[in-house]
Amino acid sequence: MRKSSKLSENYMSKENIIADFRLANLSRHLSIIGRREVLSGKAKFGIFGDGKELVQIAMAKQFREGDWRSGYYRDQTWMMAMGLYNSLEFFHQLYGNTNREINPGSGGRVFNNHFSVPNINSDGTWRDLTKQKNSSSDISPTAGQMPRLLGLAYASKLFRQNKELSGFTRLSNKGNEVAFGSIGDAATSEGHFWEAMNAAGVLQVPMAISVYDDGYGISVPKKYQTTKGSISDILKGFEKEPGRPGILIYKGKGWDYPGLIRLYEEGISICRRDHIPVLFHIDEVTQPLGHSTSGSHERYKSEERLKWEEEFDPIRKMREWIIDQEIATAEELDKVAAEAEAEAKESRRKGWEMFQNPIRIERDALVKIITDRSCRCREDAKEDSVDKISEDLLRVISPIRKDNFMAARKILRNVCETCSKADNLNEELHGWLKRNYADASASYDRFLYNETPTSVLNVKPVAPVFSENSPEVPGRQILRDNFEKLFEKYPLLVTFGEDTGKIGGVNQSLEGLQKKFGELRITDTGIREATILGQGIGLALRGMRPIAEIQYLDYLMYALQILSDDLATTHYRTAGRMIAPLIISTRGHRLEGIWHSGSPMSMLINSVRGVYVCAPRDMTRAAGFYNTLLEGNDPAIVIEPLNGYRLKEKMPDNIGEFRIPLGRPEILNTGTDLTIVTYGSTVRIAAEAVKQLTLHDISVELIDVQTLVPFDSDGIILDSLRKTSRILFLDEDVPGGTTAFMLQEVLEKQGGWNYLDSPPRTLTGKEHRPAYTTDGDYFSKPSAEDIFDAVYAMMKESIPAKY
Ligand SMILES: Cc1ncc(C[n+]2csc(CCOP(=O)(O)OP(=O)(O)O)c2C)c(N)n1
Ligand SMILES: [Mg+2]
Repeated sequence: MRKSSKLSENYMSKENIIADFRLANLSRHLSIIGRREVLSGKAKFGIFGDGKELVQIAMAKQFREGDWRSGYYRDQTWMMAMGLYNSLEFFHQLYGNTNREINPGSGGRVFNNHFSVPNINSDGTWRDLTKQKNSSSDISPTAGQMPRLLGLAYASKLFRQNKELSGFTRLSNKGNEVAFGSIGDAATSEGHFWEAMNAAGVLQVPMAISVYDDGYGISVPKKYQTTKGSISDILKGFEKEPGRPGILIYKGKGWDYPGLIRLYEEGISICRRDHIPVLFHIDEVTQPLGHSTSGSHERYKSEERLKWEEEFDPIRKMREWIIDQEIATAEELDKVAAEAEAEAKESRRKGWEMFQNPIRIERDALVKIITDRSCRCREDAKEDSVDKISEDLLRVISPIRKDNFMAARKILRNVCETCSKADNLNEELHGWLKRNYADASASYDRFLYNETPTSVLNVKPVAPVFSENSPEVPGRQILRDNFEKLFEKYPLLVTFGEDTGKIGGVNQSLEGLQKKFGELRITDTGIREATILGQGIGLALRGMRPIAEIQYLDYLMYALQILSDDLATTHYRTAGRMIAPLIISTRGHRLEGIWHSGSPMSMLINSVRGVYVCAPRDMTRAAGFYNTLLEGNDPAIVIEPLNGYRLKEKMPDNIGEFRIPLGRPEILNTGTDLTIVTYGSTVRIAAEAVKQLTLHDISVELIDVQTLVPFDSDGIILDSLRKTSRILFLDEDVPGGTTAFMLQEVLEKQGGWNYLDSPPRTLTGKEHRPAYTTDGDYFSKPSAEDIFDAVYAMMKESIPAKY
């Protein structure tokens, strides 16, 4: 355990100390007022940084431009100390102001005290990340910040060690950036924490994680959370020893202002200089207001603990220290504290006004339409009359937009469809609704995907080119040669995963490439899917182009939480201000066995909206997707078809150059009787069935959707259905899985039901996972015979005389 002894003079001027005292007080008053705002019903929920003020002030002093933060919901003081947050924004977050210009962290999409700093401009181009203090965007799931933190730190290692990256001066200053993290004591119980700590020790990256140890995870004390009740004690085995890699461990106290400053000054400078991960275990931290607005801590903390928390309140302790050191008098400090309180109160007033004003303006415009109308409208109203609804709306004390819209939509039911009056009420109401609804829903619906010119959907497709001499090669070779071109073309491209480096992947689609491009670009990792994913997210946030390898689709489940909660929501939860264009490469479908079946596609597409999902049928398509994705800036998953590595495909002449567009299905066989819609490995099986069906005079149009998200952007499947009037959705997912998704897309969204002559059908895998025994595959997943029988039955039902 390291204890810093060196005294820091840098920060010890009276001016600095008083400024810190003021900030600590401001932050505390924001917490206190914030809690009141929730309890009085003006805000929905609040979680605050009270008790953690001093450690964050100390940390912020070491945070430089170019550095990165990956923290959690206690970090308001830290963010303010870095100049990235202020008291007014505190209230914009608390009230959930959806104006992303004034509530830039999230535009009201996440809880309060979840922060972010944009990494892209509004046109999608990268900002100069070395000229700003960076914060990745916080998520609420405990320890969810850890995998990403690892990646943010890993980027510094790559920028420092890979000399070919020295030209990317807007992304990194020679890898000198530290990735700062914060986490609560209880959240260190999560697997993500341990996985990330181990990986940081292995990788030796500049990751500086602070544990705020306030002894509780909501109501559950440390004895249920941490062996021996001390995270730094049990991490001792990770501790750096001379000549061996490891983690530096520092211990500090949450109320010890000068001690914390010294601690961070020393720890961060070593971390930055030597790229050694550091853990700061900050003990004796208090939580004066309890966990959140959802309850009070008197329910679970003893009298004794509550008394201790009062005595060791960091602001009280800082005040005592300042007076003791004769830096300032009690009167001076009281004045500073009073100013801070006044600022917090003024920000509340202003924040509330800025939250309420636009809603009231919108409401008043609606009410004016009603009061100014010349017609009394329908007196036979089934519900309340127009006037009553309007009067009730005016009576709402703190209206939200929902109140306005509920009123407007109910009023509309009582208004005649046609009206000859000059102030046509129907028209005016529709106008009001259209204008305001579009605006409101944009606040909530936009930015799930990249909407800027850098969207991958804007990438120009390039078809693979074949000539007479194009050789037939195993699929893996197409991927390999394609990757070789990509690694030559994109210096920021890296890939990493289990067995990815030395042997070039279990299917050898990167064979020999580590030798050619080096270990920094193509590397093995430990078996740790969640942090492989996080490693990718962190790199992508910092402007690199990572491909994170997950060995098989089935193992993606270990990373699914991070994929779903973090990656898939990054762009959305920052209201379009951050992007993490991570590509996840994995492989699935058609292997045998319960944990190697590779088909949980609906689990995937339904939990990762915000990430594009490519399901290529062969390696040419897979390569084409990588080529497209690297030209755009979106996160995506590519699921290579597992049985395609050895199957032969024609090698395109323009390897590395051709680009398969997303959202564009391909018609592989034209037909007139029935459309089969499928993707991935079942394409091959369907093609076999189509051949058999042709012999029986059934003409099938076979469509490979190619990408599940986006799904058929131009309605190619609908055009086919118009022609055939019959449709079968096929895959090897569970019943009600991805086939149901496709069915909804085509029949409901595209309007395909209009053209049906027969009931639509789905053909899927069984409900259980496939058994390992070789025949298990045949009986658990659709075979060519199953497809034949299903199609034949549909034709027979439709035209019994013929079949
Ligand atoms: C995965 C997950 N499980 C449970 C929760 C609910 N939860 C929110 S905060 C919290 C306690 C965290 O305690 P700690 O890590 O010590 O941080 P503190 O709040 O004490 O600062 C819990 C259980 C959550 N957000 N995410
Ligand atoms: Mg805690």
